[in-house]
Amino acid sequence: MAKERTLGIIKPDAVGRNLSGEILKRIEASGLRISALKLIRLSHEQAERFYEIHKARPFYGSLCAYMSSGPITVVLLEGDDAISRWRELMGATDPLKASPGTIRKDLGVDVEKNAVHGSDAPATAAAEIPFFFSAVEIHDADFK
Ligand code: IDP
Ligand code: MG
Repeated sequence: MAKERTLGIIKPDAVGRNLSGEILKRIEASGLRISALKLIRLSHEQAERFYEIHKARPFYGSLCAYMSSGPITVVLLEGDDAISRWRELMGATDPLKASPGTIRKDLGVDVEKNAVHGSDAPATAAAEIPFFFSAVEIHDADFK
């Protein structure tokens, strides 16, 4: 098992419904460590940059408007196989197709307002983490 870092976002729909604590509780209960955390609001232009990979998709404009519509809670998660473990906790993109017990199944509104984001691969995590966090904001998850 490889020790990994991944980026998590609690999206505006979930922050707006007071679900940050519930989602952070699930993350901690899973054993993943939170090594950076903040509440911020993206501008529309910043959301466009973050989701640039989806530029050609029909939902891109709506997604960027939604992701800049209110504050988001951003976390850096660390642990063995953190990338796939966080994706498993999140569940499938569409809450209707997500497995029981996953965050998206339990807390997502629809395929767009699906409560959370997670990096999908090591290269994605390596690009997404510095988009939000600088070195001084990242803490040693194994601090004693
Ligand atoms: P992921 O978040 O599960 O990795 P992606 O395909 O990377 O899913 O899509 C990024 C985000 O775009 C999704 O989390 C969701 O908010 C939104 N999205 C994905 N597919 C659709 C769609 O078909 N309609 C509207 N929004 C979508
Ligand atoms: Mg994705």
